[in-house]
Amino acid sequence: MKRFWTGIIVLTSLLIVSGCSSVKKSDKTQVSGSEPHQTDHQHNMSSEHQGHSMEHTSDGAKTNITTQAKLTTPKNLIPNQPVNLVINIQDTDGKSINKFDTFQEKLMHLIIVREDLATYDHIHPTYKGNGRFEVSANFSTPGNYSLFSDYKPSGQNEALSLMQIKIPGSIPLPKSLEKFEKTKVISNVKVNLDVANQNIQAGKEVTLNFDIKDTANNQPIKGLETYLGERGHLVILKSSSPLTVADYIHAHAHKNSPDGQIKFVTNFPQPGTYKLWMQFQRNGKVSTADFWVNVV
Ligand SMILES: [Cu+2]
Repeated sequence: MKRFWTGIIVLTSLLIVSGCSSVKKSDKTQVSGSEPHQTDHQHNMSSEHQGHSMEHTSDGAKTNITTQAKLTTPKNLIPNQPVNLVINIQDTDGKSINKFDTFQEKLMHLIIVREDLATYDHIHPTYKGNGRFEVSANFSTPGNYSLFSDYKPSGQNEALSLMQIKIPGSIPLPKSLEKFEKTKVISNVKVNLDVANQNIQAGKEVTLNFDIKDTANNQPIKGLETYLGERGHLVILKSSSPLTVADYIHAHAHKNSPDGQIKFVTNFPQPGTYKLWMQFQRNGKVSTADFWVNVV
C-alpha cells in the first residue's frame, strides 16, 4: 500500500423529516446525508414538494431506508492527480448495506462538482462487496468539492448521499461563472437548449429540449447512442453554498424524440440559478454540454 487510508469522513443520515441537509463540520468529520431519491420526474417533483419527507414510501413495494455514505480518502489530497476514494454505504447503525440494484446500468453513479459548479465529473465506482465502493477521481484544482452518490439498496428506492472533499491549496480567484448562453459547440456538434417557456418558473413542470446539430451542415445529428440505458443523461444543480442534496435534480430523457433531439421534463423546485449538464453518446464517445439557467 502506497498510501494510508486516513481522513475518514463520516456522513450520517440527514434529518429527512426536516428536509434540510445540515452539514456539521468539525475537523475531518462531516455530517450530511442520504435520502430517498426518486429520479423519475414525477417523483422528483413530489419529493421536492414534500420537503424530502419520508411520506412517499408507498411507491409500490419499494421502501425507503435511511442510509449513510462514509467516505475515506488518502491523507494527502493533491489537485490534478488521481485520488482513490472509498465509499462505504451503511445503515444508520453503521452496518454495511451489501446488496444493491443496478439502475441506469450501474450500481452507483457518482457526480462530483466543485462548489462553484465550474467542474463536473460523472463516474461509476466499482462495487467491492460488503457495502464498499471504490473509484479513482481527479480534482483539477484546489477547492471544495461535493460528491453526490446515487445508489439503490436492493429492493429499495434510489438513495442520494452527499459527501464533501476539500482539496487544499490556493483556490482560484472567483470568476463570473454564470453564462446564460443557449448554444454550446462541442467537437463538431452544436447543442442548443430550448426551454418551452422563456422564463422557467419554480415548481412548475418544464420541458428542456436539447437540439443537436452537426456544425458542418447545420443538420440534426444522426446516430445518437444509448448512454446509460437512456437517450441522454441530465444532472441539474442549484447554485448554493454549501450544496445540499436538495439542490440535486436528475432528470430522465424522453424515450422517443426525433433525430438530434433529447428532451427532458423536469421541475425546478426553487427560484435561483441552476447549472445543467447534459450528456449524450455518439460514435462511442460521451460528450457533456453545460448550460446555466435562471429560475424565477
Ligand atoms: Cu452514472
